[in-house]
Amino acid sequence: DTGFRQDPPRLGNQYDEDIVLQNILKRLLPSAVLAQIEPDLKNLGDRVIKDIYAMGEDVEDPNNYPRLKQYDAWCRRVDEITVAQGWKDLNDVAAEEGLVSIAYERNFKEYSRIYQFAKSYLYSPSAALYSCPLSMTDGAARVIELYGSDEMKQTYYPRLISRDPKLFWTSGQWMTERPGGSDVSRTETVAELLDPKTNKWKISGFKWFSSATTANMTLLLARTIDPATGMVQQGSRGLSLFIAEMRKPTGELNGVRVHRLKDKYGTKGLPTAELELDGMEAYMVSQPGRGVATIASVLNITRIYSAIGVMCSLRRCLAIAKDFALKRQAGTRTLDKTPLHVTTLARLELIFRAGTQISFYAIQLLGRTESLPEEDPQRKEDMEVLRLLTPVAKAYVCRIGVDAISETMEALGGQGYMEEIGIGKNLRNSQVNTIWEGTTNVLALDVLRVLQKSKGAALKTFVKVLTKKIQVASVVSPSLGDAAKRIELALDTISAFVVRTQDPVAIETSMR
Ligand code: MFK
Ligand code: FAD
Repeated sequence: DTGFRQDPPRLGNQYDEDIVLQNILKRLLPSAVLAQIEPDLKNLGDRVIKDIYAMGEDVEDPNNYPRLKQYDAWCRRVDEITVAQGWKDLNDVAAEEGLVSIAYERNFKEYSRIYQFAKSYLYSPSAALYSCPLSMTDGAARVIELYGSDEMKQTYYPRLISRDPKLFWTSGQWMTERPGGSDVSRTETVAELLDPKTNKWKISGFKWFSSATTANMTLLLARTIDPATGMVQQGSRGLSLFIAEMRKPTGELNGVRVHRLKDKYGTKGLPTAELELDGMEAYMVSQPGRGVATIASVLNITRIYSAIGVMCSLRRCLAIAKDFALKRQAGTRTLDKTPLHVTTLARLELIFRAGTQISFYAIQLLGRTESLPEEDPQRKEDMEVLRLLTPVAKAYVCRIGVDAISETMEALGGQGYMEEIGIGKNLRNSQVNTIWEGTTNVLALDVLRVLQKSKGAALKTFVKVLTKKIQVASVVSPSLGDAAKRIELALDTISAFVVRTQDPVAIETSMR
């Protein structure tokens, strides 16, 4: 057949083509820092459409989805998980590219986080969810940095932040159990002290969702037994945080049995498993009973990964849709000259730009809170704003982002729905971001928690910071108009979350 062949959409260097990222970096970084890191970003922008892209495709190939072998030929329990070669390669690339380490080397002080997340943003849409274990590894490194014993700092921390693939370790984060993921106070898993001198514990129970089961270690919540009464500590204040290696030095699993790999809607290459724990050796990393408050340091990092993860997927899908619009003809003109189509793309672009700006604002604050001296008043203010912004950004950005990705699919017509185009994968893989690390409503409750705990002070600080930003922006761009109106708009978002939690019908319904 010699009929029509559509010129397909193509991706170019993902840094060079991303004017939004470039402008954000120009705004947030000193020019000397940007000049120093830009060649690295360009290089990664090229790799993510070449070798890293191929690794992601290998992971997303249904023939290579993770497989579980529970027994060997001699009926011995082995629980081996096979993953795609691409999955292993993505791990090595992540270490070499410093996707975790850059944040902890802090060579660029407070700007290190922006550099790290800019790289993660480029890597993630090609990396078939390898950013999931990386985000948890990042969170685990932060927990050890803040709360770990000297031994943990010597043993685990250097591995989690290593650039050497042979040394690099990834970490899991096990919170969710069968009785509740949002409500971890229903946790069944119990830890028993084996040796007070070495802080060694033995953990038994069941973890219902464990992503990245092929990680080398994990952080996990378990309830302890009160040594005075011998009773298991109840409620969420009975939970402590532990650190455990997946395998013993002999190579066998450390008291872990893999019940099943989850059969999921998306994130197909990510080995998410149901795990039975039977005497897993572990070490307590939090103070007793402070498990939730301590693991919050992981949550507050992985939630930022979720928000920016959806935005970089949206950008990838938009890049495909925009290039297609240049090439696809409808009637007498190409789609990029068709006002209705362009209006749709422009609206999606606006969502992408807004969501990416919000996410990078959180990233900027994260970097500052980690790097500024404790006594710096700027740090106190940043911590307050970040604590409020993180759940808002995660919930809001993921929600609007997933809907926008769905619409980019439509922008390619029937071809958008085809697996090879890549939008389907991005849509499936992004959808989970509205669920894991806290559903939208649970994060709405978290916003309320911040407001209640700070007695409203967090909101006051947020408004103060926002007012200052809008005043500055209004000078540069008078069309921004009345600053108060803008703040009102921004506060609408927060109010929406508060309203969700105060709507009597919603409350009544959720109690039924
Ligand atoms: C590209 C994408 C990358 C992302 C990949 C990630 C893959 C991993 C997937 C996962 O899903 S891992 C599991 C994630 N699970 C969740 O996100 C759980 C969602 N549920 C909640 O967040 C609940 O709100 C929570 C479990 C925290 C409720 O626990 P509690 O113990 O009933 O809450 P409570 O009593 O209000 O808080 C206990 C303490 O923690 C309090 O401190 P104090 O004791 O000092 O007062 C809280 O202030 C503190 N806290 C809670 N959330 C916090 C926090 N502190 C700081 N930041 C937070 N976010
Ligand atoms: P539930 O908590 O039962 O929630 C059900 C519904 O009830 C939701 O709509 C929720 O918003 C609503 N709800 C709950 N509480 C309230 C409330 N108080 N008020 C109003 N509404 C409420 N977990 C880990 O620990 N480690 C992992 O590695 C991990 N990986 C995952 C990978 C994938 C692919 C997925 C899908 C999940 C993963 N999870 C992991 C689990 C995830 O964090 C939980 O599924 C999530 O936190 C929700 O918990 P749940 O499934 O128990 O749902």
